[in-house]
Amino acid sequence: MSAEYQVNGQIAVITLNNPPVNGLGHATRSAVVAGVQQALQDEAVKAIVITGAGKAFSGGADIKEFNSPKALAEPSLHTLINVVENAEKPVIAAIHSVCMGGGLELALGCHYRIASAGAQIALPEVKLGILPGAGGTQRLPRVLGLEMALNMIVSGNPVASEKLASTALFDQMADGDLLIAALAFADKVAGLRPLPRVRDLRVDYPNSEVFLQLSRDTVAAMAGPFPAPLKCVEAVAAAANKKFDDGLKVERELFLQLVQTTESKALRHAFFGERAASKLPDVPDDTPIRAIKTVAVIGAGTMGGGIAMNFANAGIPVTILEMQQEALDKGLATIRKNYENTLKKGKLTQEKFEQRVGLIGGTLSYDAIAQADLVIEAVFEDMGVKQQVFKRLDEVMKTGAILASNTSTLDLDSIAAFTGRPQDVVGMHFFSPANVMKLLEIVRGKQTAKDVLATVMALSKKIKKTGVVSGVCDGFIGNRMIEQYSRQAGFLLEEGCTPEQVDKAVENFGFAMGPFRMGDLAGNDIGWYIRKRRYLEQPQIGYSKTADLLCEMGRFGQKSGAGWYDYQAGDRKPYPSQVVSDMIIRHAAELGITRRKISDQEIVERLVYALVNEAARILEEGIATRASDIDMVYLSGYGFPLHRGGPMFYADTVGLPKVLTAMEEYARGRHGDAWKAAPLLLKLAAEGKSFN
Ligand code: T1G
Repeated sequence: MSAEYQVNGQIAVITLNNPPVNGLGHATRSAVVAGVQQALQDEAVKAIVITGAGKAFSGGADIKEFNSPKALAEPSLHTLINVVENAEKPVIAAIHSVCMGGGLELALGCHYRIASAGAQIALPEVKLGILPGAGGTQRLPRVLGLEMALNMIVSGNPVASEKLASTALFDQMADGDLLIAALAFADKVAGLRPLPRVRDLRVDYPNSEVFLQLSRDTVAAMAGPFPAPLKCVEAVAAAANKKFDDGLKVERELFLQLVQTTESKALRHAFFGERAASKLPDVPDDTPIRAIKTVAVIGAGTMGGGIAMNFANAGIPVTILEMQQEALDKGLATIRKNYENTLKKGKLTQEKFEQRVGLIGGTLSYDAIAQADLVIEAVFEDMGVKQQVFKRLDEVMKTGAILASNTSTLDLDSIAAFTGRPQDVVGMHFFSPANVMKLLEIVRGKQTAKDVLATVMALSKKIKKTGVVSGVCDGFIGNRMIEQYSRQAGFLLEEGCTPEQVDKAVENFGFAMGPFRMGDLAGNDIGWYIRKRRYLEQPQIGYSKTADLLCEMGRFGQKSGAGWYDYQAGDRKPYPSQVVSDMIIRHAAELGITRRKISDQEIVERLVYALVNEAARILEEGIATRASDIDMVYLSGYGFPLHRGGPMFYADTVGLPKVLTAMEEYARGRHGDAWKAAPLLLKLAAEGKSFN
């Protein structure tokens, strides 16, 4: 049942019951309409209360029904709200915990609303690239006023119910038991007429056009490639300037425009993709997870420190182990400095600052961490060092402790084999800076136990990371793909581009940062070290030598004061470098390459399709569980533009046959072997299918 009906005295109580958050799916909508009609026909009933079971009043339209006929099947959300608003008996919404999207729109259709404190009130539709499509843009301004409603609708951010207590949104705040308060309130208002309807209120804002024009200018400046925020302003403007039903028509029209846009489909894809990533086909949802009450981190370097901060931020005590006191002190001092900077920016309260710093301890002794539930090693990326650490961990860690490696490219199965408990070994690959980047690649070894995976996946949510499971291969998902992207970037330099041209082209496409600026930021020596290993292990793979020549010049990037770009002391701004340009031209001449003018389109296609082609191999090898996981890796860890939905989603929007045609063109150029199409890509294109 997705809504329960019961009569309490002379009050009918309809309880939404569609776990986990009472999404207003078709069955729920139908049950509520039936409940209201039953209450209207029952003479003994003089008022109706609608409330939600479990952890929400309602999280809005049932996102599981999106893009399915059920989403619009009658009774639609509009019909349900009309039935409620036109009822001849008072309908009271009793709100707690979460009241969002269509859930808030339903509450706005009720005659009265009472709420418990601490409920999250929001119209978050703009975050899905749409706008409130069931009257929210017309009713919310009528109870909150133009400015507050516009802020909530354009930002999509929740506001705590108690902050809205003095507005016309709530007729009463409930102290203590919400249902008891709602029944008492219903008794009080049962006989009052006429029934108050939000639609009959007016938006009272003199000279609203001035404010709305200012809002349009402000929103246009911050909306970037997303059309929804500006259309939210237009819909709210209609609430101020038009009759209710006319405003509703404007809202409907704008909603239908937005729901068709690629940007909205990309945002919804990312919303579902983040949730889908935590589902592992062969790991049941109810797999028991291990309690993680204390964590240890091996290594107090940049990664170790950042990793430790994630756990302190989630309120989990963490101990960092180092070999030398000096290194430990330095690492702890860096962490403190990071928190002090956040405190100075006003993004952290003094209390939280002290709590978090207090949760991070340090030690030089393995025995001191033996009882930790999870230990994450973040030591030097060398198999010999990993071997020493994991042998030691195997000796000291308590039975049942999870042993995780932060390795970014090494074979996790080899690491697990250093221990007598490979089932407890897993990869937790954080991305630098580890306390900032949302992506966490959870590397599943051949013997990694299912409960270990389930535990680390649940933990990733707790530390606010986007956890994506990867199988074991060189580079896992993200770095294996970026390798092909980087190869193409190097070839483009030899064939005619400058670093700044390549960076600008992909940044115009929407990447947060192009490959050469990224290299200068992360350190060009990291790639150099990995390529040296690759030259030995896979000599058949060709690379541009430009990146090696750059490192041989000692130009490791910002950390060495020069990289692909020149830098001035104390200034992180990249300046095109004549030295680098000369090196590239000289090298191209030595290779006998006639450099040519290369279009931005070719740059973007070669970098992005290189990602797509390698991703297709990763998918068919089962390294990634699903295409949207790969999109989540790139959206949350590599600065891929959100409005394009990730490399796989983007390839689908281009059309796989078109991607293949472009690849065939590049296969005729230098290093054409790099463009050998992945079988899965060929197969899907031939069958007219897509990745997602
Ligand atoms: N419908 C169905 N399931 C939902 C849901 C929803 N609206 N929201 C969340 N879930 C599921 C989610 O997939 C996960 O499922 C579980 O609930 C817990 O979610 C016409 C058209 C509500 C604040 O955008 O912001 O109404 O993975 O891990 O951290 O204008 O979920 O466990 O199986 O996020 O406690 C507008 C989106 C829809 C709300 C709860 N509503 N959801 O956060 O848990 S559009 C939203 C959230 C709309 C109308 C339009 C959050 C939350 P599973 P969770 P949480």
